[in-house]
Amino acid sequence: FAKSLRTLEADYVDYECDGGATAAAKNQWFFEVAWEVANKVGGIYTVIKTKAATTVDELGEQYCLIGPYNEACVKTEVEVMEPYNEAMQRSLSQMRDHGIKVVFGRWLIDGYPKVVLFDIGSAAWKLDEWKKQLWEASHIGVPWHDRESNDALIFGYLTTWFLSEFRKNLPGEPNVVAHFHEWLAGIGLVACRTTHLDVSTIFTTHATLLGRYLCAGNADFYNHLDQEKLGGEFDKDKEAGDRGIYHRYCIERAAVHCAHVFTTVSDITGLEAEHLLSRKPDMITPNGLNVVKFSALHEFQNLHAMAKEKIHDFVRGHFYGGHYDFALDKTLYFFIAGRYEFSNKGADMFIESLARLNHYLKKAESDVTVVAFLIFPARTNNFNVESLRGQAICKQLKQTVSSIQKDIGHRLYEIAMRGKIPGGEDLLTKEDVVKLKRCIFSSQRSSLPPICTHNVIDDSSDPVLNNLRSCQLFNQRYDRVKVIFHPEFLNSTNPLFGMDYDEFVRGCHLGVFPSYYEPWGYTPAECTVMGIPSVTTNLSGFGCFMQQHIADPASYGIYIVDRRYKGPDESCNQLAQMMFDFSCLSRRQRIIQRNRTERLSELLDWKNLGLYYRKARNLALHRTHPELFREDVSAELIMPKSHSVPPSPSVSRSSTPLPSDNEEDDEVDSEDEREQLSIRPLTPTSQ
Ligand code: U2F
Ligand code: UDP
Ligand code: G6P
Repeated sequence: FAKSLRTLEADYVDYECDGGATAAAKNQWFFEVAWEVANKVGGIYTVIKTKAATTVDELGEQYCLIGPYNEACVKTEVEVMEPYNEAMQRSLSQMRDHGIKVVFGRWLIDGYPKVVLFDIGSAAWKLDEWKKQLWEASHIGVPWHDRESNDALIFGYLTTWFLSEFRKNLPGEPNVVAHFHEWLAGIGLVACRTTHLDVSTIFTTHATLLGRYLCAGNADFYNHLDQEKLGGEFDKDKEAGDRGIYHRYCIERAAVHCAHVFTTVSDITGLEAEHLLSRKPDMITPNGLNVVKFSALHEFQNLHAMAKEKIHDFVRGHFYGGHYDFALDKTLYFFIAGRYEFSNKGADMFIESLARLNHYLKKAESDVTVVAFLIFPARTNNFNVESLRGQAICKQLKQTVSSIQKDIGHRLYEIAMRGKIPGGEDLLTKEDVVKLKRCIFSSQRSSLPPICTHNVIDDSSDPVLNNLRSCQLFNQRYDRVKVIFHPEFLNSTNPLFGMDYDEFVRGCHLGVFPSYYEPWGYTPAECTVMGIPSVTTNLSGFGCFMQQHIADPASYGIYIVDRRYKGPDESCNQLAQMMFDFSCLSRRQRIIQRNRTERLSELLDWKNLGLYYRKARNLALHRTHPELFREDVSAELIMPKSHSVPPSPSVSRSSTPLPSDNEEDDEVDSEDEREQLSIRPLTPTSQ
């Protein structure tokens, strides 16, 4: 796979992957423009920040990011300095002469990229003039009360102004490429084109405005996208108008249509754009990760075991008082996490499928317990007493046992030193028994272990709590599926878990992300690079990407639920069955599966996915200057089917991890063990 990637990239090596030397020699300059440059708002920040190192490797000093000036972020994340490049220096001082506050510096992240940051407020006096310009050029009117759009407008015109000065200040015949992300940066692109600036432009959308609004409003989104299907297509202008976002929608649409190259982060968002913005993307620029951040070499299995111990500690405390009657060795941890968009993130489907899984496990008389965590930030009044009490009781018992243990050791030593064999009361004294009884009695409880760790402010209308209630998932003793809603993101100062999100993910067995609206979805991608299998859907960008690039995703621990061509009930059954099958795997099978999952990291590394950004830049240059730049011919990256799955059709379904031909793949070797592994797990339907 790595070899095929290298061959694929060979085409570009002499072109750009040389720290920017060729680009510099050819007088080529590359800018990336986004509202989230050195300004943490949402997902685009993650995209740009994780990609920077790879882009700087390729483009070196020819690359620069443009964003808004956010004082708090700049103070902690940016090393402010004066530019040494003459064209840059001159352009900035020309703008400063007009009273514009603009900062140049280096963003303190991997890659140490150059940044130009504009103080939006310092150009507020130009707002009306630029509004008029935009209106005359495009007939888009931005209302005075929409602060975000006004800021976007100022940011856009400042960017264009800067690019125009910079270009003029460069010697010779430069080629400038500017890559704009999302509608908030889009006006810059529109202004570049309407002022006929010689800049090759790229526009990337990470989610369409209308798509997000429509899905959040529970529209039958994908069926309406396609005109042929029921209901007909959305009346886009009306839908945008009804939601008060018509002008924003127009800005997004104008940027899409003005761009020389238009890209989306996934095929599914491409489809959305084709219907809602009326342009099919020229190409897909999928989101990657800075895999080095997560890479733990061969250690990752040990890290899993260590992190899992911490989750065990939490579970002991949570189920104290007689409810801790299941074997932790046979307990699996599943989780869902993300922004609290209940149905977009598929939390509804997760809960329903957990209820079905509970039923399957009971019917199969399984000795496996599944503890499912739901991590979504909601409004709370802090942790609830019951959850904190459980952990406190657990801690106290641990301390008591440890002090008794010390006393016993001391006594044993004394007795043995006197040449006697210790026994009975020498070991556990009456006082010790009393101490232990006191601890045990004080840990009695009359209530069930809580389904939520916090006091949720909107308890009675909270969608997770209400769905857990209606599915009767209450952590009863007889339930094989236990649930815990943690309505806050995790961090290492958390009094219940004492671990941050990354560590928590490592300790779990399966991430479950059955999203309905998910342009990309970083959560399953992060699981993958940590070697944790996950469930995703064919409506998420990540899921579609995996389906497209891996011959058999399930064999690598990427389980894809069909939410596109199946009804919700069928999809729930599919998810429940997947989780059930997973719970039937033996420990060895899980270890093998994790090894396979982790191998996919390479596919998600910006080092490889950066290729698509390169292709987009090449295409933009080709479209603007066909005489100077040849068109790209490129192949797709395809990950072969896991070679550890035997080709015979007689073996179990491919989602069952099977022994590998590759010794480093698993910790299993003997024939017997191989035999054991190929046994297909029992499914409720097969019993
Ligand atoms: C799209 O994502 P968005 O930008 O719309 O998503 P946001 O919720 O705005 O941002 C998520 C990011 O914010 C971080 C989190 C993510 O990196 O780690 N974050 C946080 O640090 N603390 C919080 O309390 C809440 C969030 C799209 F919808 C996704 O599918 C794509 O993956 C993304 C990138 O293309 O764009
Ligand atoms: N996340 C986090 N802490 C948590 C749970 C989630 O930081 O306790 C992060 C997670 O690492 C991921 C992001 O939230 O990067 C969710 O991003 P995703 O692309 O899945 O969805 P988005 O929120 O961008 O729509
Ligand atoms: C890792 C560790 C093993 C441990 C296993 C538990 O592979 O290296 O020592 O036994 O995790 O796996 P499980 O899937 O049961 O959590």
